[in-house]
Amino acid sequence: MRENGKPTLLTRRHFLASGVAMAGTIPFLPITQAGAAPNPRTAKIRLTAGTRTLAVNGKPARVFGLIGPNGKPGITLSSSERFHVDLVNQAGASTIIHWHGQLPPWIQDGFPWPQTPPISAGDTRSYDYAPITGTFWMHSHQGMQEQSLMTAPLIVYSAEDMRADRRDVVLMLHDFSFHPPEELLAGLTKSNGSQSAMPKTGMGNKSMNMGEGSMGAMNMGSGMAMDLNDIDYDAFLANDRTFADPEIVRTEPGGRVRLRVINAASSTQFWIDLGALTGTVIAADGHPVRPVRDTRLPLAIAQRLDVLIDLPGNGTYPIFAQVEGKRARTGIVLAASGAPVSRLAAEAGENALPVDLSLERRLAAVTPLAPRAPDVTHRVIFAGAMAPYAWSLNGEYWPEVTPLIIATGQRVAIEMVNQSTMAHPMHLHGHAFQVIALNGAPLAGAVRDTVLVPPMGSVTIAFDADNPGRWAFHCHNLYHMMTGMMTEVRYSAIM
Ligand SMILES: [Cu+2]
Repeated sequence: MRENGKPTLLTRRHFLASGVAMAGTIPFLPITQAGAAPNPRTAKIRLTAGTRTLAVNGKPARVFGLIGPNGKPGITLSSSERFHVDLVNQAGASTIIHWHGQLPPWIQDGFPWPQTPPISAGDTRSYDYAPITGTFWMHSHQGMQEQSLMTAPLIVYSAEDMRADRRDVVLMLHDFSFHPPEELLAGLTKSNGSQSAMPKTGMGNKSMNMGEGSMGAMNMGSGMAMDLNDIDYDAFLANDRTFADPEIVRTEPGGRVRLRVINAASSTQFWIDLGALTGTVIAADGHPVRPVRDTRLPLAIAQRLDVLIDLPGNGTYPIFAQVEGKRARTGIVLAASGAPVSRLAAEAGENALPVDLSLERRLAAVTPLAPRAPDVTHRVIFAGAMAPYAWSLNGEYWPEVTPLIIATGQRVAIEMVNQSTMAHPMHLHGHAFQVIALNGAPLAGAVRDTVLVPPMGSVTIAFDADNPGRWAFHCHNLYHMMTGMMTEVRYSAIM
């Protein structure tokens, strides 16, 4: 194991390559002979859904957690491992965990369909599928547990990751409130238009003034007001810590870092600001993209970015995540061994702009879909309002929805048309889609699992129907989803 580096995982292939006998009755070496490296896993991985206490702004906060076999949040797999997991529910409440962006059979997806009900407190459920490599995450799909941090990283190393000499750094973002999520939601749904009685749909709100308070409003130059943060959070967390007491990652001078940023917030979008550094984006939502270099990167809710960073020297380099529309920020610090780390200002000098499609427009998949015209195109209209607070797809509110029907073997396109003044990060379960148009302009974009549809904008995605089942398709803003912004993509052969 390299000090200050990614633990060297030994795979079955490494054992074979090193000439260690794998045959016979010895399935793997005892850990004492393998040094500090973990054994190649032939047994199940134990993942425990439970509760834990964090310190936030100097106060204790009781939250959920998903703790892996090494006592740390989440699961990290080497390239040859299966996702062979026993999920043990010790959370004291029923739960169900979704493996966000992974492509398992639908009954292992972690969504509370009638056929796959939540796991009762005290029970265990087993999972076994072949994972895809990249930066993923896991979160509860039960009630509003996600807001109470029932979330964790899910990282699957590629064979190249296993060989590369670079530091692997996960940066997981959260929004945090000391108020229970049900109370936050009630504050929105019971709001009697004190902020604005105007619907967020369509036209007619050009003079909308959102005023002071928890919501941000931005004039987009066209006279159209755009709404940002619905919830007034108490803190923004990076790897469970605020920027007043950030995680400090000690790095090798001049070393290379693979930064895996995960936006696990329930209702907050960020700009990732590399400060003095320039990064190279190499993957979006776990799927490789052609390299794009930049220092400020928009990250919608539930999205991930993998960024390669060459550290220029032996200094200290903060990585900021600034909330869109606000000065508030969180982050971590990359610091060479021995380099001093001074206290960082909790707020940026200026409000951040709204997260937008400026990066999406520049992304192109390394492995795009094969050229093919869609066999079926579904058009989905987004609408919603602050008073009453509710968000819909094609005028329908979950669970009273009409499924989008597709069939195995089809090339499917979904055209999403946003007729509201909020941006919606849309996530499709069970498939990786390619972004093929932004605001009507064709694009051979990224392959990913979550895409932002901007206010009054449109985005078209396409995918091959190769994973039969019932699949959720929803806005990943938790408060939008909870008030209706979810539907089903269903294969016609199911049910
Ligand atoms: Cu939304």
